[in-house]
Amino acid sequence: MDSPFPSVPQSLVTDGWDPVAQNDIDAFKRRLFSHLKHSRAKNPETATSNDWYQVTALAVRDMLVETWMDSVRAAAHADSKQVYYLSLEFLMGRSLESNLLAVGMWDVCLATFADMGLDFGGIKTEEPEAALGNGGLGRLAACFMDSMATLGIAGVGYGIHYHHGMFRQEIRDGQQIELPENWLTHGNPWEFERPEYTHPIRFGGWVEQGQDALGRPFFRWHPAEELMAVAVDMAVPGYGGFSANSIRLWAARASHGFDLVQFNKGEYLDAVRAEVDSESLSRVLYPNDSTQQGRILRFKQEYFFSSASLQDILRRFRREQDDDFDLMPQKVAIQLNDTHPAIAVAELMRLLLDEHHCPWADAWTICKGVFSYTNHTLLPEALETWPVAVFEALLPRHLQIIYDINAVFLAEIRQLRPGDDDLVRRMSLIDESGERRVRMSHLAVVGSHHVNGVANLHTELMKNGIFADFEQLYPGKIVNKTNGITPRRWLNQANRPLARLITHSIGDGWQTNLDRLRALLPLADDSAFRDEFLSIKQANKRRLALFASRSLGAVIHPDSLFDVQIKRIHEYKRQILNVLHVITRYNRLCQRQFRQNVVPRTVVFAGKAAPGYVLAKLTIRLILAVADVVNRDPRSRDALRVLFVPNYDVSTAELIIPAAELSQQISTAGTEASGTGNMKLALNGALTIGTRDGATIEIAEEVGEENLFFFGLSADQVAATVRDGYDPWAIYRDNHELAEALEMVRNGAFSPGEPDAFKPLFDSLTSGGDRYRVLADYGDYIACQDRVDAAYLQQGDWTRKAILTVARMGKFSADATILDYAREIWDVHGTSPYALGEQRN
Ligand code: B1N
Repeated sequence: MDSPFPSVPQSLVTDGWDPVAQNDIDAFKRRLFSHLKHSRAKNPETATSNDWYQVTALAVRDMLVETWMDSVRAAAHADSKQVYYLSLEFLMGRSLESNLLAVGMWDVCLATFADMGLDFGGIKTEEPEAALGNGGLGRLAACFMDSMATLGIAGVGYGIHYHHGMFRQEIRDGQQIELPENWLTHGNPWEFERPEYTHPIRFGGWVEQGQDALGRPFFRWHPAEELMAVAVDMAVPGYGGFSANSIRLWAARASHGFDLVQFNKGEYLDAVRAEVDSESLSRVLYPNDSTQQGRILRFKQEYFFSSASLQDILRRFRREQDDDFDLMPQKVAIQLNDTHPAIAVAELMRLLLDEHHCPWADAWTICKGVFSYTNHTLLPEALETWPVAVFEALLPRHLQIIYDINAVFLAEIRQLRPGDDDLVRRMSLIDESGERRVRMSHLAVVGSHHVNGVANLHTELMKNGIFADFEQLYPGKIVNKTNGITPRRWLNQANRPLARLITHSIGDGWQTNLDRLRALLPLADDSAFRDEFLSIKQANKRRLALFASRSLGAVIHPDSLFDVQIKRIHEYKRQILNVLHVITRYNRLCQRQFRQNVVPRTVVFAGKAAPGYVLAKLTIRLILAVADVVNRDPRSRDALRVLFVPNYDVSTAELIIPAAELSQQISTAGTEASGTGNMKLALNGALTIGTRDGATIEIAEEVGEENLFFFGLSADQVAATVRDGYDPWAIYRDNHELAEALEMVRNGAFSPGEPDAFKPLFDSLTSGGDRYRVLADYGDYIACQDRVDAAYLQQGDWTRKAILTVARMGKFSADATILDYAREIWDVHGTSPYALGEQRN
């Protein structure tokens, strides 16, 4: 590339460093020492583990920036379409290892530290996680960024630069407590603040309506409050070093124009307080997963990052296309990750109408050509609606625009279905059934050209359920895009031994074309390969056992079956069903005749509960209390252990998943939109026990039903219990093992000091209103677990199934998912060599 500064020697512009060869330990070491001195003012004698982490990160960063700057510059000036992924969450995890692998420097880094006699394992864990997400939705965004960069699909992920990410979970007195997370304490070597990209964000005030000199109506918003959104960028390098993208996170800052007024009046402290108030906007991530929290600050966060991102997208667009806004749908695709950024639809309308004076109909056509929306949940408590009164107070101009959109939309419906007032009421952007509220999902659907669900079943349920009217009126608008995961992090990085075995057996290439794993199929019957596969699983189990004993003081046996349920704690995910199985197993072990031929199990739980979610927190308490009884009792402790791993995060997942043999995916059918942990566990050779829900159904289609364990009601059967009635007490009376387990929950067997402690859980399970039908699935679940035991005894066959599972997981690469979005929704294509390989369909 030509130097933008012709008078400066090219060598100074492009690189101050000589490139480091992938086998040049000395060159890598020189870079570390140079950063140690010049970036940390330290020498090797005084360097702490954190210093070594920081300098390694800086050295890797030096290698990334070249490709990154080239990619960003090329994308900025290319005429090609850009994809913008708007997400309130990006659950990135740690970056050092993934970036080292992406630039091909992992081996030389390990060798360098070995050469210096330092333990790189300890150094890489110095990195705090970028935990800017709650769970699956945020991690999906991170996997998608990795795939887009790897495929060479130019784009930017826009989100919030939270000062505190997901809270840290500790267990005290057998209960979850939440502690603030402080990932920025030692600085973040991966981020670049870009104060030159700062946008004003305004709230409140009133809207002036008038006519201009030519008699055209105008609207002028006079906001009452202003703050600034400052860009903070992070590089997302694609695997193989062909291309890189950016994540741009917005940090809130006070707007100085406003405090100056206060300053002049001498109200210094008030001015500083305003600054604190402004900056609180990006202070903390809301720790709710799949529930909406109707807090004003959350509403402001949603608008804050949507508006900053839209202003930035328009700035980039106009730099290349001037004010030819009609070109936007050809140059810009904006994906709304759930409804959290749905206000972007109204914001783009406002910017086009009020700031750029587009005619209304043109602006609306542009919006519908630019936006698409992904729905991630059907749970009613997660569907966002905001009171009209909140809009009136904070975004009065946007409310007007939403009313106008609604008027046009409802007129269209009346034309298509004359006289159907009920249809109009159901589809309106405004819910008038109680306090008037704006339905954010309707705004997102109406403002988008495509709407997608995240697994086949989920998409079907969308079409027949919450969006049935939209499906009727606009057939073809709702499409499916089954989720995927990045094989770089979830196999190549998290399970290095298995990755090496695979590469050794079938060669490289599977990391960027996961269908190549099919070449493993014949090896499922190769006893030497099976032995190696099994011994890797054993080694990963020993690693987890070591962690449990060293960090948690817990003893688990690597020869037992590692049975894993790791995800947010939520009633719909039914950790309680897993606990009922553990209690049942314990009760059996307490009877001597059951103690022969049992398959020893370690049941591993991990997950956070939202701080205000009482039943979820009580579920954690029950898991810990049951663990306490089961792990101590001499009748059970050799055959059953329960382990709760605290503070579940991306790094903990990377430790547990490679060690898992059984993956529990036991949500009530119809409630888990997709699931992605199910994919990570299967890709690492765990067999699944699960319900016919979310993407688990599609996993079964790929790996074969004979290679996993399905149980329980289907989504249709669950729906039938809603129509026909549900009687948990009848089930209770019919199943004495169930009744026994439930009574122990009720009567304090696990909480002797506080016999009623777990009664709320008992009550929720035995209430006819139990939405999650836990008792309905208990019997089949227990029978299914017995089949798991029997299968595990056939070790050779179990390993064969595990290998077949790994070999058939290609469909769930996020690359395949992203190529699908690119083709069907975004109308873009990738430019890296990997995009030209096999694609889905
Ligand atoms: O999104 C994942 C899916 O794999 C999961 O099945 C789904 O539960 C998850 C409000 C959510 N849906 N909704 C949320 C998160 C935070 C929040 O404030 C809702 N998360 C999901 C990826 O598609």
